[in-house]
Amino acid sequence: MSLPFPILTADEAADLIQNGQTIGVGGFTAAASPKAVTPALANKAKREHEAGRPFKVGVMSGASTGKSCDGALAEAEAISFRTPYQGNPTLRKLFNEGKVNYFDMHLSLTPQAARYGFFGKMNWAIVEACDITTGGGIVLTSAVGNAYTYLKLAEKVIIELNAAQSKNLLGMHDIYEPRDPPFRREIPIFSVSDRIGSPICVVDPAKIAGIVLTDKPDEVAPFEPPTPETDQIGQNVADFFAADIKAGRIPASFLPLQSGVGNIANAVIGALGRSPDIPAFEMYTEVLQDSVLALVENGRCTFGSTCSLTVSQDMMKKLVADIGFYKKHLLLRPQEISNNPEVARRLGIISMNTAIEFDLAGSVNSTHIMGKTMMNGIGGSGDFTRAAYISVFSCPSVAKGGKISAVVPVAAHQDHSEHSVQVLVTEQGVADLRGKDAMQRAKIIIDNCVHPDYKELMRDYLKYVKTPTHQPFDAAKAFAFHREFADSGDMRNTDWGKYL
Ligand code: 0RQ
Repeated sequence: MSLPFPILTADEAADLIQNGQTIGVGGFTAAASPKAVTPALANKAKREHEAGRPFKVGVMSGASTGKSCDGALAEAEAISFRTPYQGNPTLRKLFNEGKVNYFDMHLSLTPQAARYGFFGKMNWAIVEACDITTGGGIVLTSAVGNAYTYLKLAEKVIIELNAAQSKNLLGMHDIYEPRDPPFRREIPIFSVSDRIGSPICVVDPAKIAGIVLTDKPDEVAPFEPPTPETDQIGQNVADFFAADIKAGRIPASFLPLQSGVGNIANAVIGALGRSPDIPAFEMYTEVLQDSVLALVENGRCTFGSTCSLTVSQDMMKKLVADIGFYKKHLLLRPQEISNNPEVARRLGIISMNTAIEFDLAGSVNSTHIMGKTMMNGIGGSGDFTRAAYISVFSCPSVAKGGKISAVVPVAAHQDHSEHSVQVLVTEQGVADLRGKDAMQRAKIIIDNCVHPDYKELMRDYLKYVKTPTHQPFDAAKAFAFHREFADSGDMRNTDWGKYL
């Protein structure tokens, strides 16, 4: 079929994009992230910088992207503004050096904020497709992200038509965009597998500036194998759910699960899949990794609604080889829907995300090391946590060989407050905070989650807190762990007497 759109090289497409413009990229994580135009844009930026001219663009995405997008653009210092989430080490460094403005926001809200014009005009959408029709019908690939909204909002569109992504993905997507207030209605998803939209995105053909042909698989980084510690965290989560089902607090048929990304999230899903006490489950989530697709294959996960298939090349080949089976068990949705708090609250999802640190009140820091240095961003964790039937956060009890306690008197940054966090898990055990008063919570957290090296220190902190009080808060000592780490590099050296 011949297409009525110009076929451009990546360099020709990049040449269309000008300094100071804003681009919106399709995809979510490395899945469906641009792989051709953004490296060419990075090269253009380098050439411009060498010639003494400024060249930077604003970049809006779905979530993190592949190394050919954020990685290449960050190395070329070609990004001025970035939202809503990222995971690239070079870009992270630029945020923390104050060289790139980063607006860290809830992923479900990004498309709406873009539509409302909160970020100004979007000049370009760069979206990966596995197929395109002459009338501007676009079949997306391994993820949706904000592709539909960006295709609609951008003045001009560049499509990366990727031969490495199977055209048989047609039918895997469910594209739906809610109307904006005051015309918004309910999102009609009443069970995880409900299909409510279209299998394709349609873009005004007049906006398509060109098609760039590519043949590059997603750049999904391999996971580290589980450690005894991450396995123990996973087992603790599985045991907690099993006990709650037995006690009748979770229905016997179980509830849909949301899971974050990363090594800990992978270990938790693995443990739930293995546990004989956990029934087969559905997932209503934003990212599905290899571990979940293995559970779909063996029937432990009966349906996965997601925004992204962040899977290895081997897993993608397997999925494509048996696409008929997987289409019956998977659906790819825009992040405005996959992460929608209205739907999450209705379905009664159980959210499981990872903390950097949490405190004795039960508040969680997911984003800032020592309260200062941006790690990745809040991602979808807030979308799900606040709306969840049960919200769980887990992490190892210590970091950096024990020099850092992940449980601190007061978190140095708060992403999820005590009002939204219900269950905390480390390899040491589980703190079930439901229905507990502030002082009760502090004691349960110390008893069940704190590493043995820090238990006495934490108990001593509580002794210093002046009573009667509602919160276990001492303004002088609240950040003593963080201050000690800055002074000596080891929180275990904390001397409460120093902080008066
Ligand atoms: O450092 O990389 O130098 O080894 O932080 O920690 O334990 O490997 O955990 O990869 O799962 O990441 C919260 C960042 C955890 C992630 C976070 C250091 C630790 C290590 C990574 P190294 P781990 P993970 C779905 C939902 C927010 C967004 C979210 C995240 C590195 O899960 O970005 O949930 N979450 N989205 O050593 C200093 C501490 C530390 C610490 C850990 N207290 N102090 N360093 N580290 N705790 C995803 C999306 O929305 C797309």
